[in-house]
Amino acid sequence: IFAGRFETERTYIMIKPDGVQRGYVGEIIARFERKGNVLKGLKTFQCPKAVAEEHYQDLSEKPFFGDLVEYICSGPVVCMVWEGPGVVKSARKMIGATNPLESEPGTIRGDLGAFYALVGRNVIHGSDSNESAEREIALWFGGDDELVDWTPTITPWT
Ligand code: RTP
Repeated sequence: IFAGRFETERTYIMIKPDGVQRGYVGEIIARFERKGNVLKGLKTFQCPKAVAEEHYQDLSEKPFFGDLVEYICSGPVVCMVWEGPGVVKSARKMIGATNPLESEPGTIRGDLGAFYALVGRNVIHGSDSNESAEREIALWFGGDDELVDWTPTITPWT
């Protein structure tokens, strides 16, 4: 991948149960593809409580922690690893602010988040740093054999 001044890196993206149930899987994948990112891993997954608790361990003291874990386990999620130049930060920009009511139009949460839903029901997760990304990829994917190391054969526009 032509990386310019950005490092080619990986991020963990997860479509949360509300995003899956409302039929946004294709729309979300299309947005990441259009941006030029490369899909390295993809699966549907019914999350056990222990995995959700570990994923959100930094929030374990928050009053909404129990509700958050229950929500993540309430139906299938779609787990993805996307690779691209600066993808950790650009994915967070594409995703938008945590509260769908406050996320900008054009962002995934701004466009697809339901105004009637609770703050936390925000369709999608994206890693907030390179360290989180590697930790989350290791947690949600059972090792590198679940990922495919490939490079698109089409030369990107530069
Ligand atoms: P994420 O980790 O899922 O990408 O979201 P984020 O960085 O935008 O937000 P964060 O503060 O890390 O919170 C993680 C998730 O917890 C739920 N939440 N609920 N009820 C509430 O007030 C509340 N606040 C946060 C959301 O699902 C949020 O994405």
